[in-house]
Amino acid sequence: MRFRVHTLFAAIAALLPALAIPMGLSASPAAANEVVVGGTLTTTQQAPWVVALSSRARFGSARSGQFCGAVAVGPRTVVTAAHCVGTEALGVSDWHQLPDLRVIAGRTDLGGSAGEELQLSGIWVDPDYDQSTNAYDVAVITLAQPLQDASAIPLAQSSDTADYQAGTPAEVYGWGDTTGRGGYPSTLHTAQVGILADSACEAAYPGGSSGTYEASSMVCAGVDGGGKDACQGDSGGPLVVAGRLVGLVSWGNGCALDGFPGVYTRVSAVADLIAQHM
Ligand code: 4AZ
Repeated sequence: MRFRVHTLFAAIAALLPALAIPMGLSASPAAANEVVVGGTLTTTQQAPWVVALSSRARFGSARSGQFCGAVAVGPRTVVTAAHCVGTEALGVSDWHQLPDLRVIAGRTDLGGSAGEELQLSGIWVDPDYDQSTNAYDVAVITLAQPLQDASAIPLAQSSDTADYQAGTPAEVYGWGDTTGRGGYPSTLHTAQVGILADSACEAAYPGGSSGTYEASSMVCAGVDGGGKDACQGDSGGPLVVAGRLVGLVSWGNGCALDGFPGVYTRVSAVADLIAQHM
């Protein structure tokens, strides 16, 4: 997916300018009036299932090495976006080659050392994940130790159709860009958005250079007129409806732009597979 590639590069470019600049990238910054998440501060006490993926070796130590979000769904299981653990994000073809890859729980402020950092024992990537469309953008991480500073959130199931009705209020969480211009906060943010009709994302992302929305594995969320959205660095983190995990931050054209909603992995479509890998 072109946008995903561009936005991921934008995130890496912000964090690793020495790496990205020689590649000649012109990651298109979002318009200055965008306030991503248009969100507010929250804490991992209020949202104890929100965790961070980290590698200081690849992303620097200033913000505990955070580069993606993830979600605790069991004592030793977190889910994230497949694109967060792919070669392009990690810079290696096998995560074992990034020995300081960690899941961080209980750390609202990435500038501090609260909470815990856990090693991984395995990563399962949905075999249906398609790098070019971002379909089935989900991975299951198994931890080497159980989480103590996080608690699991239930997965939306295929029977939870009401959670996916257009107009349903939803919250997105993350440590990603709050400005659309590479402004990374150190503290966890949340924004109130709403589930949008599939037709809204089908219109915004009909294929070609703007990307392809596929309702079978994706769900559309945002607000009318833009202004509240997930952004770079939020990928893999949760979209929550009524206390259930309904989506994972996946992709979109820019951040918080009017007419370009956020696209999330549809958790109900992969809940059975996730459960099989817990
Ligand atoms: C990203 O690259 C990304 N506005 C995440 C979410 C959105 C766009 C890009 C949605 O991580």
